[in-house]
Amino acid sequence: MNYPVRYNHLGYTPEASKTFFVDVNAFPCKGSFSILDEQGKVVFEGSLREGSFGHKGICDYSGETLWTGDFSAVKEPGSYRIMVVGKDGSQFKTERFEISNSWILAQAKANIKSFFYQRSGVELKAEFAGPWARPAAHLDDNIGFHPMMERDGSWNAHGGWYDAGDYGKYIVNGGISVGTLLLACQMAPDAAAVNVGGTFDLPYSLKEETRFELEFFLRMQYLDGGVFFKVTPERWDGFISPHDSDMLQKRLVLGKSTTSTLNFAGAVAQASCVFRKDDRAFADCCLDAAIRAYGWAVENPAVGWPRNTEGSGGYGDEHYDDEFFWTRAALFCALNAAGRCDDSLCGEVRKMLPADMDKNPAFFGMDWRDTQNMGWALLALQEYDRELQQRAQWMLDGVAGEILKKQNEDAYGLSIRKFIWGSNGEIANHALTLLIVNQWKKDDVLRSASLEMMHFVYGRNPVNTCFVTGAAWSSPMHPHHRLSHSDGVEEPIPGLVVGGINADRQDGHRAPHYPSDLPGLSYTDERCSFASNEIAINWSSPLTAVLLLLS
Ligand code: 9MR
Repeated sequence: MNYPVRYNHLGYTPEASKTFFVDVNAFPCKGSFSILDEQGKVVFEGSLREGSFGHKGICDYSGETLWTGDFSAVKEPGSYRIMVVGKDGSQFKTERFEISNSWILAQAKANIKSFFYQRSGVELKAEFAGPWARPAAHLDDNIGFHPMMERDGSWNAHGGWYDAGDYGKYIVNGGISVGTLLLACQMAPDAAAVNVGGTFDLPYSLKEETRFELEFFLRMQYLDGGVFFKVTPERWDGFISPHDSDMLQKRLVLGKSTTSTLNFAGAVAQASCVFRKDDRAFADCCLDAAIRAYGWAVENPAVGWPRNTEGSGGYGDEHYDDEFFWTRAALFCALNAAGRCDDSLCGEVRKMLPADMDKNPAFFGMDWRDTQNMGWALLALQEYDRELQQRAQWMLDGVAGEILKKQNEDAYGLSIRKFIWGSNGEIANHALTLLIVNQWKKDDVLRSASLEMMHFVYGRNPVNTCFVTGAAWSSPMHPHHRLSHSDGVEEPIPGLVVGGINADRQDGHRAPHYPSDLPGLSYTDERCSFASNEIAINWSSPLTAVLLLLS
C-alpha cells in the first residue's frame, strides 16, 4: 500500500498549527482520525476536512485528493503517531514524530554542521566528524591555471566548501550561500553565535563556519581586484574520495567574471559588517577587498562566465544588474558600519541605489542567478538611511503578501509554481523572505507560513520523504554526493538537504526510477539522480537561516 498520510516526519512545535493530509485516493477513509501518544493511548480525536490549505479537489502535480487533519489542540511535548481508519475498517498508523520546541534547533545545528562536512582541503578529525572523519586532501594551495586562461604560474586557492555533490568550489553560488548565512547571522545574532554541538560536538558557531568560506573567498581575489570564478578538477570526478581524486587528476583555477567578482564583493562586504565587533582587522580586510572587487566590476561590467563544464558546473549568468545592486547595497551598509559614510564611494553607491531598485524588483526568493533580494533585504534591515529602508520594506512586504496568497492556493502550501532543480532550496528561500519581513512586521502569520513550508521539506510532501539526510526514517540514503559515497560509511553525511522534486528531470539519460510521470512525483533516492537527489550549499543555506530564525 502507498503511504497515505502526509505529515512532518520530524514533528511539530507545541504552540503552532499542526496539520497533516490524507490522500483519500490511496486510502479511502471514514473521515476521522486519532492522535496516539507514546503508549498508544488516544489523546485526541478529530475529523478530516476536505481539501488542504485553500485548495480543494485533485492536486494537479501529484494526482492526490488531500483531506486535512488538524490536531493543533495537542500541545503537550512528547512522541506521537497519527492513526486514520479506512472505510473497510483497516487502520493506518504513521511512524512516530515529536511535538517539541527542540527539533528545529537540532535541525538548524545539523544543517550548520553539514557545512563543516563540506570543508575542502583540511582534515576532519574523528572527535568532530565521527565516522565521517577524513584526511586533508584537495589542498589547492599551489595549483595551476586552466589552459583556457593561457597563463603560467600557480595560485593558492586553499579551503572553502565543496559546492555540492561534486568537488568544485565556486564563487558564484558560494557567494549567495555565504551571503545568506551572513544574513542569518545578522538577523539572529544570538542563535548564530551558539556552538553547533550535537553527536560529535563541534566547537564552532554558524558565524565561525562562514569564516572558513570567507577566507577561501579572500584567496580567490587577484591583485587587480577581480575574482576568479572557480576551482575545478580537469574532468568530472567519479564517486571517489578527495584523496583518490588527488591521485588521479589536477585541480585548476578558472575565471574571472563580473558575476564572480560581484558575488565576492557583496558577500565580503556583508562579512565586514557581521565581523566588525569581534574582529575589526578582519572586517577592514573584507571591506577593502569588497571595494577593490567592486572597482574591478565597474571597469569590467560584462565579463561572462568561463564557459567550461568539463569538470564542474557552469553557473552561467549574463545578467549583471542584480549583482551590482546586491554589491552596492552591501557596500553602503558596510561603509556606514565602518564609520565611513563620508567616503566618496559611500555617496556614489547611495546615489545609484534608487536606480538599482527600479531595475531589480524583488522576487519571492533569491538564488545563485537572481541575487537582488539580497540587496532588498540588506537595505530593509539597515537603519542608516530611512528612505532606502522604507522603500525596501515596502517592496518586501508586498512580496510576502503575494507569497501568502500563493501558499493558500496550493495543496501543499507552497508558493512555488513549478518544481525546478533545487526546489527545496527555492521553498526555503520563499520561507526566508517571509522571515526577513517578520523582522520588522513581527506578524505571527509570517512565521506560521514559513513553518508550513518547513513541513513540506521535512516530510509532508507527495513523495513522503524527509529531504534532509540523517533527520528521519524517510531521509535520503543515496544522495548524489561524492563525499558520502566514498567514505565507506553506509549512512550519508547528515544535515544535508537534497534538491528534491524536479519536474525537469535533466538526469533522464542516467535512467533513474522516478515513481511516476507526474511532475510532483519527480524525486528518487538514487545516486544517479543528480537532478533530484544532489545536495548543494545554496539549498542548505536558506534552510539553515529559516530554522535558526524559527528556533
Ligand atoms: O543549482 C544549479 C541549477 O540551478 C542549474 O540549473 C544546474 C545546471 O546548470 O546546475 C545546478 O548547480 C550545480 C552546479 O552546476 C555544479 N555543482 C552542483 C550544483 C547542484 O546540482
